[in-house]
Amino acid sequence: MSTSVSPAVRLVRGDITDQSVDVIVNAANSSLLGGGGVDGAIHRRGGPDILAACRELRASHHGKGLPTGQAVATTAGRLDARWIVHTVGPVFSGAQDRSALLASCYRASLRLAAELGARTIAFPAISTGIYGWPMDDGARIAVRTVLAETVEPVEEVRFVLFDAHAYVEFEEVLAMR
Ligand code: AR6
Repeated sequence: MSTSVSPAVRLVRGDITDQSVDVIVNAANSSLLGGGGVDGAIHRRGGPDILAACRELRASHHGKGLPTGQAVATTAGRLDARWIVHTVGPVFSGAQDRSALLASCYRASLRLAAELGARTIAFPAISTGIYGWPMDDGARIAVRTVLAETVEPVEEVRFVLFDAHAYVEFEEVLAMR
């Protein structure tokens, strides 16, 4: 199921590893060495070249781990994409407002994709799984940041939502803009 919402932003319900785009964004963790959720799916289907590239990045630049809110690019391995952009979302906290870090994930990923020359980019709903961010707020931050930030040559930003709840929350935010 997919719906065109605007020329620039599309919502798709499904698995991000099925997407054919220039950049697939991974909701990674600071170690860059894999995990569950989107991260697990990307490494499983993308094959070992992605992990090898992540290990190289750790060795050359990010020995202490990639800070929350930042983004790096690797090969997409066997996935139907040119690059994976790995970004580290914040763990949700009821006591501390970490929204700026979540917005930074979308902004940094988009800027990196643009630098690479990507025209199409697919995002998952960063931090809304294992990291516990409420879907309605995660959707609001995602959509607003992307609409404020979309840069040449990126033509299409696709949010790939795994379940019906996520899809509905993103749809509502897009309808309100
Ligand atoms: N395609 C699209 N969306 C998905 C997929 C998929 N294949 N799988 C899950 N989702 P999560 P986070 C949705 O947990 O919250 C990892 O262990 C999911 O339903 O993947 O940022 C990392 O290594 C949810 O809405 O990422 C980190 O340690 C959203 O994607 C940690 O999890 C994000 O869920 C990151 O947690």
